[in-house]
Amino acid sequence: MYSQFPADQGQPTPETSSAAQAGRTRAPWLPIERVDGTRLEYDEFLARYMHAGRPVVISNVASEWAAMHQWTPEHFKQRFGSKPVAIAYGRDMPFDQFIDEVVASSPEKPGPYMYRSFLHEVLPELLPDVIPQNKFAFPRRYASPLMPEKWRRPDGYLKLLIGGIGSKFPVMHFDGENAHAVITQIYGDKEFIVYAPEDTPYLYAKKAFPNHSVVDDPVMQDLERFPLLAQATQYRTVLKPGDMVFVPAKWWHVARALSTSISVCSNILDGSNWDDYVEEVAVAEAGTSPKRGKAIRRYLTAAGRVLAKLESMQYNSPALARALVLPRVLAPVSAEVAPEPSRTQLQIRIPGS
Ligand SMILES: O=C(O)CCC(=O)C(=O)O
Repeated sequence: MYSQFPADQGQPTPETSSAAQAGRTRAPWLPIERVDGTRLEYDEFLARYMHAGRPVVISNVASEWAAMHQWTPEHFKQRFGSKPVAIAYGRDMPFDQFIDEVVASSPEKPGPYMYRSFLHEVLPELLPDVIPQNKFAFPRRYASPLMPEKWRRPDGYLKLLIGGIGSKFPVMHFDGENAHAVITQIYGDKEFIVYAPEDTPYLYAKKAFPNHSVVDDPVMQDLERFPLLAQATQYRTVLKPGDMVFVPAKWWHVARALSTSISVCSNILDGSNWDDYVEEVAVAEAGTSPKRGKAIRRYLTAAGRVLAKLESMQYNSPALARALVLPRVLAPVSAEVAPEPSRTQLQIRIPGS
């Protein structure tokens, strides 16, 4: 257990359908800590949560977003009609048909859950609906022009998540590349479940994908099949519109829609998770070419040092940072100094690769 938290306002959530409950046990859980975003200083967020590797739900993070009053299932249907959108890996659907299936979803017959549509790539017209940028979704090393193109995500990897009642993210997992994640709820309610990295031995990681769990339902648990689950501490919350959950690197998580639900998700890299990020991508690249693996490790280690210096300059001398363009373009540490998401991508070539 990572600590005792004050109770949140999340309610106990409905159990899954009675057929699915047969022989299963309702998991005990603790609430994820909850704070009001209008009273949380950015520095405090970094110190108490991001750099401490501690999850938190922050409310009122998106009150100025047009998305908060525009985005509804009907709105997407009208706006995008039959435009094909990526729902899952290798599965595209016309947007209007997808929305019909989402609205018809039920716990007994869950509809599809969209988790592969990146705004920057496929729906850039939605980006103006999610500004001003959420300050708790920074720093954003992923967006830095110093990131090699393969890993660079100009909007911080903003992804659309849509599902109907009973549908869920397909797998309990932790994010690759040692990334932190932030998920902001825009419409409807979604239940969010997390487990600490220390509980990994009890979570039945897949052999081929060690960041994916075999456990299909962490709410109604099959303890005969997964007896070790009883030793893990589950943290839960219900995300309501305007709530954001911060999920630190290596924390297991999964979500299910309690009503029709629309959210956006993005990933964070900064000094707190950089070293393990570099290690993970360097090892992966070395699998295809040891020379490339070495070059990537060398380049990203050096880039990390530059980014850390630029970030600390912005934290310690914000006035100077605002006056100088280059540091905030290269290392957007906060929503105040970051350029708005743009489609321009600077190409970085890694020497030796
Ligand atoms: O559906 C959700 O909110 C979970 C999203 C998520 O974990 C992911 O995209 O990696």
